[in-house]
Amino acid sequence: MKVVEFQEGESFDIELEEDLLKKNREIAQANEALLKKHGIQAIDVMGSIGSGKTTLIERIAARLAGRLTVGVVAGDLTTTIDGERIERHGARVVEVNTGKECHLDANLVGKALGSLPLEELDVLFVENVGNLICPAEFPLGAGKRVVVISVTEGPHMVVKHPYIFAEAAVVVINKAELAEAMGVDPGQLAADVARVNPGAPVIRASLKNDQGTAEILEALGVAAD
Ligand SMILES: Nc1nc2c(ncn2[C@@H]2O[C@H](COP(=O)(O)OP(=O)(O)OP(=O)(O)O)[C@@H](O)[C@H]2O)c(=O)[nH]1
Ligand SMILES: [Mg+2]
Repeated sequence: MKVVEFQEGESFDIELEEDLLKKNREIAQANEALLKKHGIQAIDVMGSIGSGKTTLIERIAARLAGRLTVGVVAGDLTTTIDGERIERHGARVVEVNTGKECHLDANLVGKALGSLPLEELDVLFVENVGNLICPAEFPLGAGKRVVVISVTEGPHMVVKHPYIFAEAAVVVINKAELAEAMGVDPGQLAADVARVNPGAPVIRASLKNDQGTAEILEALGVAAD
């Protein structure tokens, strides 16, 4: 089949894009320094729409409650639905509405950090807008990325979006209890991840049922006990 491929440098606004990405990297470094100064372990939560990013943060917040103080930046185009869900578990939450943008950027996260009680936080989770494409290019200042997909999105999520998986510290394959009904093989998804990111832990989870939460925390190096 004939394939038309994008070539690096052929876009009209290449300079604009380079400037934007450079500025984003600079602000991300400032965010990272701020989080480090406060001794906060920060983790980006990325993944497809509806894959279970908020559910993961809810499960983690419930598990860590009373032991660590959890902060969350919840990103969505609009609404405070995710932030409200997470807040019920005792986390300190700021919702960021991006309007039309399909990803968070370091500037928005920096503004959100200004609204959080950083001196009280031990861990910070940043839930990006749901998709596997644009968030990959915009570092935010967090140390590690966890990417959440679910079997209900079909068998090709990893091969179609290799870049976001290449930089993941941990990959979660969620809704594992539906794999058979969906005719999706989680083992194949894990093998696809291994091809672009050899050695990255891939955890099968059913987060709705709190299955896999402890393994994910362990893989991220967040104290579970
Ligand atoms: N069957 C099943 N459903 C799940 C599981 N985890 C999450 N869900 C459901 O999937 C839906 C989406 O979950 P969310 O946690 O909101 O997903 P999200 O990735 O935060 O979604 P967006 O922020 O909208 O991109 C909700 O109805 C959850 O209850 C699971 O392990 N199994
Ligand atoms: Mg969400």
